[in-house]
Amino acid sequence: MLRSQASFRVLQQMFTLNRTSSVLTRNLARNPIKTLCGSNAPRRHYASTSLTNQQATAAAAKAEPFLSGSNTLYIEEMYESWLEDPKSVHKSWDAYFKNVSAGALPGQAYQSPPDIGSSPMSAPQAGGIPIDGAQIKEVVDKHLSVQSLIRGYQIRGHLCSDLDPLDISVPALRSKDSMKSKESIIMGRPYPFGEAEMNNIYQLPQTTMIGGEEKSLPLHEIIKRLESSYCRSIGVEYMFINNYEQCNWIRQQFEPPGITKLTDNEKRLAWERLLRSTKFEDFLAKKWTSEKRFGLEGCEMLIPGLKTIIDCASEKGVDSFVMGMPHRGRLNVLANVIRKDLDQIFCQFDSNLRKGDEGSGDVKYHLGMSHQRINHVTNKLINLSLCANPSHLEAVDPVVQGKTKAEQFYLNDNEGDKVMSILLHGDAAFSGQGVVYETFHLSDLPDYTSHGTIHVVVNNQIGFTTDPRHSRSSPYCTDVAMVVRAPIFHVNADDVEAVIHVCKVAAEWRMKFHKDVVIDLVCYRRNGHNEMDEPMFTQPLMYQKIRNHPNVFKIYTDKLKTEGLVEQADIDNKVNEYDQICENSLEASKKIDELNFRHWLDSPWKGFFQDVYGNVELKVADTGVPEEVIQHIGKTFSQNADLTIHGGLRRVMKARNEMVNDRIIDWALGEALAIGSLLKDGTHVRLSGQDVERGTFSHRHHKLHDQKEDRKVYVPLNDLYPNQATYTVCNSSLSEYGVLGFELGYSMTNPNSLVLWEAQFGDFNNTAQCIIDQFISSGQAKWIRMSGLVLLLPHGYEGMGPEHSSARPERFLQMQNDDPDHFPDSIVGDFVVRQLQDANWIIANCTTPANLFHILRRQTALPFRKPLIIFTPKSLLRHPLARSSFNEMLPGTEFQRIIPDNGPASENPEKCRRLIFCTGKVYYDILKERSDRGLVDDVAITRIEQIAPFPFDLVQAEMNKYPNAGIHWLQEEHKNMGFYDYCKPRMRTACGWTRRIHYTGRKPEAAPAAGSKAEHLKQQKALYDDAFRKL
Ligand SMILES: Cc1ncc(C[n+]2csc(CCOP(=O)(O)OP(=O)(O)O)c2C)c(N)n1
Ligand SMILES: [Mg+2]
Repeated sequence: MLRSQASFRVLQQMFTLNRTSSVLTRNLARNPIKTLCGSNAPRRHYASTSLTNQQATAAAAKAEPFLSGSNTLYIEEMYESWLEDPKSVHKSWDAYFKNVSAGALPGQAYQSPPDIGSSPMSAPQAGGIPIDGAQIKEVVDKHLSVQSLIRGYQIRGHLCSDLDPLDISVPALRSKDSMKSKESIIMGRPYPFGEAEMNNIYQLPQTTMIGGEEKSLPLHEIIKRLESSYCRSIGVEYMFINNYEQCNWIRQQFEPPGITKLTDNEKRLAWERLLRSTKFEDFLAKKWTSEKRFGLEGCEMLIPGLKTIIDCASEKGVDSFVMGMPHRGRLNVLANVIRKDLDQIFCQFDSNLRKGDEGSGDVKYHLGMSHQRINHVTNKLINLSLCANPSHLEAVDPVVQGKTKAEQFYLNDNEGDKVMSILLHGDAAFSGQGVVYETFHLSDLPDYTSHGTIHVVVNNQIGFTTDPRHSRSSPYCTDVAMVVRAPIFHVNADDVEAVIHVCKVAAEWRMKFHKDVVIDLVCYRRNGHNEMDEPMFTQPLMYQKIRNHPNVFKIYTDKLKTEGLVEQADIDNKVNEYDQICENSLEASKKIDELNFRHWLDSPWKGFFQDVYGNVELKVADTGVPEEVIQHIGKTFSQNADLTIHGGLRRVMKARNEMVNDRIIDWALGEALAIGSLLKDGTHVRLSGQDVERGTFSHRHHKLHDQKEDRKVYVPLNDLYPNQATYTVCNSSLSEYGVLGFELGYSMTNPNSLVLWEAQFGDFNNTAQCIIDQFISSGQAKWIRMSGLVLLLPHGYEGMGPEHSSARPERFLQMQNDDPDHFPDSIVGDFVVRQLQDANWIIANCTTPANLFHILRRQTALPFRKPLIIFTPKSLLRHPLARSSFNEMLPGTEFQRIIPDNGPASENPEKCRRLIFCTGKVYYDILKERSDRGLVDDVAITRIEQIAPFPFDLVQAEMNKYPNAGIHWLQEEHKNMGFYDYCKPRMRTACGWTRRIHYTGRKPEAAPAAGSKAEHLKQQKALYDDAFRKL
């Protein structure tokens, strides 16, 4: 009784018109047609203006309690129905709408229900038809309940869906909701309908498509259809998307009756694909019983699913698919999706294969692949590439995105209509690895979007030995995708047709909205983590279930048999046929005696490595540039077009212009000239990283902003020559791991490009350590894959504290592959290029803008590509001595690996008492000190600009030049950091261990730099004293 009184009061309040009601409500009362249609339009025009009506109603709803929230829509729908047919609504509504049509005054059309305990309702005041308020209350209550029921299924139906083939971890069971009934999950309370009401017919709101052609349905049918759409093998999570069109589109794909049904042909195709997926694993298991392969057993539907995605996207115009995936099922994907020749896969199981090319190689389930083939469903030529990846789960995600973006860029595919990325994930890795989140956050940024990725999660409900209760705090492993409002389709991977439907919808979503989408394939892992692993140690119950669970091929074959779509003879034929294909390939694989990792390239740069005769000429093209080009780029870089730029920036531009007039460059000009001259030659340049457009230290200013007009910007370097290549300079999200991975992927697509990533401060590179270690430093050795990516890492001790001083050069140097103890066999001829070719990467620390200019240009002048790590300066950006003349960039000039002393000491080298080798900004510090201390004749200071590969030849020559000098390595970094550990043994090797190498620098420490400026200055002073001690 209490409950009904309360709900009655709520209802009464809701329906009591505010006497000072809004214009809409007053007009509605006077003339509903005019108000809702915006004119006296005849009824038949109503449909075409319904948007206006909705908008008007929505506007009023904000002001009126009567027209608030979900009942706005409801009342509107009642009204719409009444217009069509007054009998289609309850008589109470009929009376109400008749009253308002008859011109009832505000507040008089609607007869409020009586207060509890008051006498029966009095007659209407405006001559309208008497209405029983209690009846209205009840009807409205029921209608609203039906609305809320529908909405409940749309929002929370997935929690009650039948997703788990093993039936052990329905999502709701893991949350507090597990104690509640299904009705409580859907509606928050038991359904407020009695058995007798199940046959009542209810108008369906516009926000559901369960009716198909029908606008109203009996309640029992409404529930049945909602169950069918939301609570069977597919769990649709989409109501968090705050876009009406997108939500409605999704409903359209899952709600209409029969929408998920496949044609017989589709069923048969799915079955055949499933057969291959299953039998491939069976074959491997049979032939190599004790080999790790991270088989797909338990999620065989991945293959038909992926193929469906590719069919649909290819149908809609995509001809290049860039994929990234972890270990699970990788060989199967290579064999059955990418269609790598089976003999090439099988031969990888032979450990006695000779290595056919250089490099250290990698295990079979990490290798990449690129393959062109005809898609047999669409008959179109498509390219499929799978990126090579390390063991580090999810690290490949941003790499795939960058590669996709680059392909789109070169094809002018501005919407992603031609090139699309697909990422596969494991459930534990998808929720556990932060780079997944970073990658999602790149998905909609203008310079990083790949226009929608289809994510497929092989959700086998386990990660190695850890089950979801201990591997994540979110209900689903896919929750991370919600941050970008990507719809998530959970699907029971034992329901073949549901998987195929979901894959079709995902592909269509991607092609329509160009946004990410997630397919959560809920499956199981039939074996242990790998085939050698015992899962019963840790998941005994789960594995007891799995043991008794039929595989999906059997389940589906039985289903199609019942439907008469396949027969036993047919099945046997197909199975034997595929088995024979595998056997033949195995035979062929035995003839392969050499393993060529070159055949497993995900980005083959056809024709780049060799000339027509297959030779690579080890020569660096000239990196110098004619005077007029320098002048033109310098002048354009100093102009601000017709923008009103900031006063401070005007001064910067003026100073730039003056430098160009004086034929001098500073750091920013050196960098801009390198970029500009490459653009002139048709080389695309992309500079990405946090705040790179302006530059963290405000020295760069590559994108100028108008001070008066928002978003009016000018990029001078894109305004150099009519046929120049495009320059992309883009501030990135605040990510290193994700963004560096992205740029690496971008750099892999086209060798004729210069891709640079700048860390805000060099030390932040450690957040991207995985990309640096697993891809950049070792990618070529493992996967024969080249990249000319440049890392700009601000480095230098300026008293800014421990966090902003060191880019950790020691880490990069430690991973350099040159031998400290071996002096190169030959240092003549093409030694410099050979040495670069042999290196895993190049590490430099330039002290002049001209040298920066040359080393950047050299990146694309080399006949191969190498990653380049440059420790870039901070204080040198504006240092008066850190300038170069135009003469140092003219044709014939080149990058200087070392810059020898050219002062008085070098003129009388025999008399020189000390030869200091150093690198980077500290050079300018001790240069001044040497002069202040009057030691210019006694001390020579030589800068090493290319630290790695080590310039053995030049360092040796320099040492020989000063036969009587003591040799010092000087650095501002602590002794256990910086360049010392790398340079010292190589310097010893350079002089054949005939001379001692003294250390000058800070003592070993745990933190990279002092915490206060005062302490820093004290340490600097000690450094200088040490440098010139006993002289
Ligand atoms: C970054 C990272 N951490 C740890 C591992 C070790 N590891 C390999 S597979 C695996 C479990 C992965 O589980 P899931 O993502 O669910 O994939 P599944 O093997 O179940 O397909 C772990 C922890 C790894 N490869 N990468
Ligand atoms: Mg897993």
